[in-house]
Amino acid sequence: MTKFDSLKFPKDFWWGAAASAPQTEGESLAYGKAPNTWDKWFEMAPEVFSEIGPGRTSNVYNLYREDVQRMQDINLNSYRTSISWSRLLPDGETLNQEAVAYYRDYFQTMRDKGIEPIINLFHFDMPWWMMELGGWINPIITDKFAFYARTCVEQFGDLVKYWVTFNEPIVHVECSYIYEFHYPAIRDFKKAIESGYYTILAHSKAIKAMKEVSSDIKVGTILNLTPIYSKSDSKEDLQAARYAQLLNVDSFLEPMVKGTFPKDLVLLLEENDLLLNVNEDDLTIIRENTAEFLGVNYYQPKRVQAPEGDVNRPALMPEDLYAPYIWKERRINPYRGWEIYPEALYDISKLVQNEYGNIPWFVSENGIGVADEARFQDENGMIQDDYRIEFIQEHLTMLHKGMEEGSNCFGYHLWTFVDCWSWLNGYNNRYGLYSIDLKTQKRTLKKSGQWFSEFIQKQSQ
Ligand code: BGP
Repeated sequence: MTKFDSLKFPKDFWWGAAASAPQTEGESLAYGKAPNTWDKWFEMAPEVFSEIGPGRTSNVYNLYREDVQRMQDINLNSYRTSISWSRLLPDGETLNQEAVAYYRDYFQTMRDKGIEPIINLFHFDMPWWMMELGGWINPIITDKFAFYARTCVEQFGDLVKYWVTFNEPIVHVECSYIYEFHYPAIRDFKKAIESGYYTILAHSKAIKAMKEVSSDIKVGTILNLTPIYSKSDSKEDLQAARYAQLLNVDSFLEPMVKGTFPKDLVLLLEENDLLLNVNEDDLTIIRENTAEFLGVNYYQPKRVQAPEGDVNRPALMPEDLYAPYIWKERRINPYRGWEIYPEALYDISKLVQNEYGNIPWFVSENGIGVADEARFQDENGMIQDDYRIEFIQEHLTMLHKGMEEGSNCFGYHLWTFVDCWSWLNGYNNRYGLYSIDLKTQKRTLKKSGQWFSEFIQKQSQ
């Protein structure tokens, strides 16, 4: 027996996988769904995308029953996906009854098969009507979002106990307003701060609205808690790491979990003329409506060093405060360009335990995207993805170590279940426990899926 095989996780641990509505549903302009920014952006600028747009995904809208059966076949006990705001409320106000029927049956099917649904409200998919009003930089969105959140619990609260407000909120903020990866793809630090603030306010207003409908539900949020590692212990590198921590980790974690804003972050924004005028009532809502549990998506660490040049001038962009640094011992997933560093999962478990009141949390995404996986198929068409098994084992080992020391982790979800569409990479990198043939939509279990299934089975004995 290897050391890994002897690890024992709690009996009721969530073993599952994660995905999102826009990356799996398909039928993106059918059955009453209105366009979201991805649908519109693909229509306006297909060259931005890697050939395949958001309309061509794994057709879960039509195949969910078979997929849920597959979840049960491989012993998953939980699954996270999202509701599409623009499908449920195409104009922001009117319920789309076809969407209600679809989601109800999807969630009911999960329940019938013993799969706990964890349902997210926003996975980077802004309705186009809201984007035309300014998206996350128009404060009106906070009430629109709360209305959507309330509607979800009214319609599905009897089937879904665990809700999350956002998936990786920093991503829609930085990719839309700093790094130009998501629509509207502009560079404006002030707008990034505004969109971040209104996202946090929307999170709290949503929790308030959802809990008013049902006190039986639990509402959390999902953050990509990239640990920050400094190049050295020099004063400058440590300062850069501190800035990176404030902007990338504490910025969302502290308000969404504790209801307060990091004092040093407020100071930093003030010094750089980036602080917003906010009102006391909103701060009270944020303080009083916080996440009850946390999901952590982890793929890669963030390594930083002091930036070159004059660090005293007003910071205009995050890269004026910290610069990336490549660790010379790093292992890398060459297809995605992400460092592989399982030790960070231990560090995350300690961060949550020691600095965030040991709030109940789960690993809501972890995984490895590999290109051209068909080359690893055996004669039966099963992809022999031993690298994925090794990746999962290494990460679970580190997670287990943190849990042994008392970190309050209650689950592990792999990204993803069936190979799915990726925002800008289409189907280039595959993450699934099942592979997909895009022409036929046929799903085939990978070796990692087989392994994961047997591993879960053993854990439940
Ligand atoms: C996470 C997102 C997922 C998924 C994953 C893999 O950040 O929450 O939606 O896409 O990353 O990333 P990618 O698809 O860019 O390879």
